[in-house]
Amino acid sequence: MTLDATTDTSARTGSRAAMERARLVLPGGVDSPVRAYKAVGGDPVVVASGAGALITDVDGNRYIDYVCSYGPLLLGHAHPAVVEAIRDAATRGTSFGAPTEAEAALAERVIEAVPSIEMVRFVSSGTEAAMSVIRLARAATGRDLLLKFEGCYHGHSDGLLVSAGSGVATLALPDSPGVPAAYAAQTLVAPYNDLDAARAHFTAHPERIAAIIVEPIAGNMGVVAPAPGFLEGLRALCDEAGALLIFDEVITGFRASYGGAQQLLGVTPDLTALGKIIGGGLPVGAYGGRRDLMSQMAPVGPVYQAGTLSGNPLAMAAGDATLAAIRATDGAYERLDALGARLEAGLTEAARAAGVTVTVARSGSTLTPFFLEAAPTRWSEAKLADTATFARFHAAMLDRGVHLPPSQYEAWFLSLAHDEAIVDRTVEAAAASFAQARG
Ligand code: HOZ
Repeated sequence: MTLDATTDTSARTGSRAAMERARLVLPGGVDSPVRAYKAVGGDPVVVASGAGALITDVDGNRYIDYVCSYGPLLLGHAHPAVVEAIRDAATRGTSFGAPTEAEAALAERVIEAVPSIEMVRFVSSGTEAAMSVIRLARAATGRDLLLKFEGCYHGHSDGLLVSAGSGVATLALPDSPGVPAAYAAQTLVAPYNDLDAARAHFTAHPERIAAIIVEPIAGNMGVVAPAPGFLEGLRALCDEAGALLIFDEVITGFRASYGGAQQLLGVTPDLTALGKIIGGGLPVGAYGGRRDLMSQMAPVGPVYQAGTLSGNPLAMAAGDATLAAIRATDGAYERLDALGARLEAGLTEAARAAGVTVTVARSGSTLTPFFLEAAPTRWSEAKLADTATFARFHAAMLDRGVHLPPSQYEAWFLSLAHDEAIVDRTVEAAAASFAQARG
């Protein structure tokens, strides 16, 4: 791809006008809070189109994109095979409310890829996947309590908006109003990477915890790696206590490796929530796991979950085309990792040269430059980041044609459409932006 990211900072008038219009009819002008730039200030870029690693705004400015729809676009924007698959599916009908062959075809691909999954169900979002898989875990164990970790985000269903990451962390919200206290009380919370705290909950609530849900590599408080032994310890805790281990692989599925973080790290959960890449940029979630557990879902078993657009044919086609293109790319994950490493090294050196305290945390093709002395291991450390300097850095990068997540606590995403030249151009912009942000 030719690197031609350009932007003229004086000419984001179209974006500004579009947001003014949108704010009259959409809360904050957006349909997902982080997009409103509340944490970084200024006006969001209003996107007109994307191609490969670049997006173009409504003013015609081009940017190198590291939001990449927060993860689904492992192939970059508007990959020709994905666009063609969607177009082809659409000509045959957009939704039926009846089974299509595409659902079983994508299910077979997911089962082949993800070590712990023997059966899968498709839904329409990661939130729905996490919410449904927890219902299954509660039904299967006959227990109500759920253990999650601070700063991990599993979508916005009621019981999961407790000490959550992503937009909740970005906006520094307390646990959301509107969630009944009695319901939130069913969710126990421990610090990420703190096995002793997790164990203490099991001691305090014997035979009452249905499941642990965890991002095996955290991505919603920025990227935070699991400490050696943490996931293995959770596996053992669940086994000892008769609880189920749920991996939320909405971000890491097909990104950490083709088989997700569970394949990369060699820890096998009972159940897995998926989303993002399996929908190739269309609204999709999925959950899956052992056959005996998944067989408890209606209509085979009594646990109810349904959806008019579940298994939508366009989404199945986009997901299938995405997975096929990944399989057809020799060394896809090695390449993503190498690009990530190049960006990590470049950003680290650029920050050092500018005298700005930054530690880049990275897992393959996701990374977070934390404005901190050291990579955090949990939310209590991540939340100490210098978000004011991050906000200035974000604005400076935007002015140099680099579109970053507008939050210290959202990961940056690389795709197979990014290349060395794009990464080097990003690092060049970062060198100047760190210096500007330092003030
Ligand atoms: N909570 C999402 C990422 N972790 C943000 C999604 C969006 O705003 O598009």
